[in-house]
Amino acid sequence: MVVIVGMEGSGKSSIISGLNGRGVILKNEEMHRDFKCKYVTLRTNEKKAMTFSFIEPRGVENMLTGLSIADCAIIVIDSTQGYPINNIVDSEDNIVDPASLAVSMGLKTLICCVNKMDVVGYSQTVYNQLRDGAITYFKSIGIEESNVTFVPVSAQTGDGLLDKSEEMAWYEGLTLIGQLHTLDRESRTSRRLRLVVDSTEVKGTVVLIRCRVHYGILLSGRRVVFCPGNWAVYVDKMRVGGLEVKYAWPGEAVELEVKGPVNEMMEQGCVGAAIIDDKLKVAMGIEVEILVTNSKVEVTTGLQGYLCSCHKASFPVIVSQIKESVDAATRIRNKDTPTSLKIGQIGVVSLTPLVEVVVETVSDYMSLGRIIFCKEEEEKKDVVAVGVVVDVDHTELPKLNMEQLNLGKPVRIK
Ligand SMILES: Nc1nc2c(ncn2[C@@H]2O[C@H](COP(=O)(O)OP(=O)(O)O)[C@@H](O)[C@H]2O)c(=O)[nH]1
Ligand SMILES: [Mg+2]
Repeated sequence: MVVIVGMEGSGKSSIISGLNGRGVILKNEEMHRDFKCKYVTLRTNEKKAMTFSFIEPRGVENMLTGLSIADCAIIVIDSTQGYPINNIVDSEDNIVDPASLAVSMGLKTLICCVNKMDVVGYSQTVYNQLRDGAITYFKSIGIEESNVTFVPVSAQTGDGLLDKSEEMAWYEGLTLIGQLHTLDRESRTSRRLRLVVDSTEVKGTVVLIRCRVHYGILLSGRRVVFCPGNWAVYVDKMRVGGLEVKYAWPGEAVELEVKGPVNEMMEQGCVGAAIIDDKLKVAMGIEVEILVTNSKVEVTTGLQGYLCSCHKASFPVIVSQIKESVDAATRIRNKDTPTSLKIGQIGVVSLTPLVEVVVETVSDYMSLGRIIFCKEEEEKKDVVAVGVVVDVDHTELPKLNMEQLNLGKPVRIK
């Protein structure tokens, strides 16, 4: 999944349409119930066909959700403006800079697309100036030069998107589609299964579980255990986009059909794994590395808030300890014990969840280990900080009773 971010009008939508020029749009769907974004799945017909899901979020809150689920971010810069360093905060002084947010959420692969090169006459000098300016800024916020690839393009003329641009013969790098093809595509399928529940519905004797595959490949006819709750289900049938399938791949929204009566329903945010080869764990304590983005709220011990991550709308947590601050440019821990963290500061913080929840560390399952810390659970979330889960204190799942699992209906394992 590729999230495309940048200033309004920088050309994000135009770039997605331009990339579609030589491919097939497979799906155009709403990603998440409350997530306002354009979501386009594209299968390229380059030599090596590949499927990409592009997410173009609308507004800051959706940008955070978009960043939290993506493997890679394309940051679009308008060549007539350069990296908009003057616009890294919003009207309320909260940090809204896509690059700071992306790096704080552990996005390692950044493609910086310098768009509208036609407007500056495809000038190499202008491109180099913009690139150097952006690199200087990126270094100051902890993004290593080697983690960013710069690609000059014009979404209007198509230069640099799919084919090498004759106008920019001076550019020796890959086109944008070429660059996307270099992304590591295997990392999610080769992992152990992780599904996230979006909703469940009981239709007569049939239980439907709507979820999204984040890692691994889900097979029909397999058993899956969901946590919290330790719900074990047998997947009788499954559908992707209304069609019955035998396999579901990472990124796909899938509807599982499970026969049998069920009284309690699984909650949104429950995480599923393959029953035999894996254990699911409820988090007792969560250690996070966060960037404070809110100009009005300081993070102190005892602060209560809500943790939002892509897989769970939100759940209450309390800050139990501020462990260390982190240097923004080097990302090295300062070995201090600050009493609070203010806007722009990065720190390692311990959180105690006030409900049962499953989270993963960002190093184990990247998209399940990113967090958005909010003050209110209201409609308009007041974001305090964003970051990643670096450690989780777990309790183990009780031993599974395999006889119960053969019933072919959901059972709650005590
Ligand atoms: N000249 C020129 N205009 C562009 C280019 N890319 C986008 N635009 C224009 O910039 C405006 C904003 O583009 P859009 O894709 O909607 O930006 P978004 O808000 O980032 O999605 C539109 O009028 C586009 O036609 C480009 O490469 N060259
Ligand atoms: Mg747009």
